[in-house]
Formats: sequence, C-alpha cells, structure tokens
Amino acid sequence: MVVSVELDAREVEWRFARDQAIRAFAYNGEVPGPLIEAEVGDTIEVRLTNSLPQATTIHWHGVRVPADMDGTEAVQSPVEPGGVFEYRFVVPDAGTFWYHSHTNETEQLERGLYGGLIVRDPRDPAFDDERILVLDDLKLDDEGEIAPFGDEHEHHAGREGDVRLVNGVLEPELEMPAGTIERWRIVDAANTRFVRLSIGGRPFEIIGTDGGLVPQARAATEVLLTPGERFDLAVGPFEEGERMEIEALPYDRGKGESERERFATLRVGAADASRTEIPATLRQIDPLVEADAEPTRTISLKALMHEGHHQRADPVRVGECQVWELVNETGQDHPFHLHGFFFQVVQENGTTPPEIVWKDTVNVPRKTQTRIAWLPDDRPGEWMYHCHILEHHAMGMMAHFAVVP
Ligand SMILES: [Cu+2]
Repeated sequence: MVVSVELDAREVEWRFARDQAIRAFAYNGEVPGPLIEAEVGDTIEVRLTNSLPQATTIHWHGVRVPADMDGTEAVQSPVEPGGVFEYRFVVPDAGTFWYHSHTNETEQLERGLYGGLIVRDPRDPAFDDERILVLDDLKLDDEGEIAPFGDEHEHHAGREGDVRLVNGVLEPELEMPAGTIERWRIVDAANTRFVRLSIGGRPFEIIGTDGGLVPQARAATEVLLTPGERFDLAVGPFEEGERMEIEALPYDRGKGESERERFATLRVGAADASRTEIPATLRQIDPLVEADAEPTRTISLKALMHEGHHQRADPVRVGECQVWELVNETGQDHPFHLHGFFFQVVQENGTTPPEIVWKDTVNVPRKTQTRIAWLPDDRPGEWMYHCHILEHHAMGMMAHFAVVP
C-alpha cells in the first residue's frame, strides 16, 4: 500500500497550555506533526512544502530509507522557503520511529518540527489499546517566548527547559481503563533532555526499542531515554481510581543530578475487559558477531566533539560487518545516533548486555565505552553519525561517511 502524506511546515501559534502559547514551527499546524502510520512493506510518500521563513529538510529517524531520502545536507539540498520536496521510501521494519527537521535542528526541533511514525506488523502482539507519547521540553524566556538560541552554555551543555510536554501539551492528564494493558510507544524528541522515565514507580514491561520488538519482554520500573531514543512499554493493569505521576527521575548525565520532574499524570478510570497476552518470545534476533569480537574501528567521542565539524570518516563496504568501539572520554554522556542502519550493542563498558536488541541511538555514558556491531546492507550512498544532543550536533559532533558497493 502507499501511504501519502502532505506536510506543510509553517509558522503557527502553538498553544501548549490553556494560558501559554509561543510562535512555533509545525507540520500542518500541529505539534507533534501528524502521526504517520503504515504497515511493514508499505511505501510512504511525503510531499513537504516549506512555508517557513528558513530552509528545512526531514530526517526519518530509524527508518532504513535509501541514502538519498535520509534528509541530511549530504544527500539533498535544503528545501528553501516556498519550495517543495517529495520523499518516497518503503518501510521495511516494524517499530516506533519519528521524523524531524535535519536543518537548523536546534531551533527547528525546539520550535516543534517533529512527529511520530509507527510501522506495524500484522503479527505484532495485540494490546487493549495503544498510544504514542512524544516527550519534549521547551526553554522559554521571561516573556514566555522561546528563549534565544546558541549561547555558550548551550553549545557545551545542551539546551534544556523547564516546560515539559507530552504530545505537545504541558504536563497533560492521561486516562486509561482499569484492568487493561496498553502498548505505550515513547519517543524522546527533546533537544537535550534525558528522561529516566517512571510511571508512579510501578512495574511495566519493556517490549521494544528503536528497531522494534525486543526478544523477550523485560520487567522494569524505570527506563532511560536519551534524545532520539524510543522504548515501547506494556503498561498496566491498574485499579480504578489510581493516580500516578509519569515523571523523570533524577539522573546525572555529567551536569549534576537533575530534579525529579513531572511530564504527565495518569488517571485510571472504570474497568474494561482485557484481551492482552504478551507472548514469552516476542521475536528472535541473532547476534551479528561474537560477544568478544574485536573492533574494526574506534571512534573517540572527545575527538568527534572537538574536531568533528563536517569531518569525513572512512567508508564502509556493503556486506562487511562493522564493529565500532565508541569511546567517551568526555565528562558528559552522549547519545550516539547512526543514520539509516540498526546496530546491536555488543559490550557496555566491557560487559555483555543481557540481550541483543536493535538500536539506532545509544547513550554512551561519560568515561565509558560502548561497542556496537552493524551490517551495511545494500543501500550505498552518503550516511552519517552524530551526537543526538542537538547542540552538540550543531557544534560539529558528527561525521559523514560513505557506504560503498
Ligand atoms: Cu553530545
């Protein structure tokens, strides 16, 4: 099937709370932009019209698109004001993805140019209900408008604001029926904010991440999302009348411990029948390499941070398995995002992770190293990786590289 979407990027007044609004940039006047939904194997075609006062592009975060549809400056000219561009690609994988501007990102994402993209597989486990929660924050000035961009502090520490949003709304109240289990697809769309997510401290099950379902559901009471990352959770069942806070627990990403902060409130309504059964095995994922595989390449995040700016990394060849050691000698965590390909985390600071999952963004905590493995499938062209703290990316914490036949 072909899923056709028209996206008009334009300036709007974004009312994120009853008494608070800002001048925003939005797709079709909505923040987040329209939710794009498809089934595995569908073709998505998006006609982007740029009605903004500045150039823009769209990156399809996590989707294995052909290189020329990736939305970066390496593969297309930015769409100038008044211009139009058509993106067209097949969605080969089920999962929770998102789309966002890839031009002047620090400003364009902060102002609202992002949206969710869900790809379903008919064999996905059935839940009583499903929702997507796109997390974001806003940094406002004293007048309640978007604070100016690009001060020195932001370059280094990133940009975080005190306004916390779920699906473009200030700390909303969500509701779900008692006795049911829902699939929550969570996206961290913030410029910099890390979210150590808790749902009232109650247990939930992690059933998916960036690259779709995980092999086995895993019980947890919290999960850390860094900018760009997604987690799918099985949430509930709760009892009627319960109320809990959906919040970020304190986390130190190298800038001191953050406060405990509320994103939303969950209210449990009258009971409903449940038909949810989570299978013991959600999916099989074969490891790409042995746990002790030697790196084929080492990437120093410190060097990337200080010397990055439009640097070129060595090409990789289609079909040649890559094992990359991401070394973070800096004093802060960096979420590493690889465009266009999923990877497996082979080692986290010398330890083998409990299970193999598919990721496109992984936090590399400060003073540690993370080893990833990935296979360049047959999509040659220009690709890139970068830190998904957008201010770091803008500062040049990135590299382009070619996948060659
Ligand atoms: Cu960074």
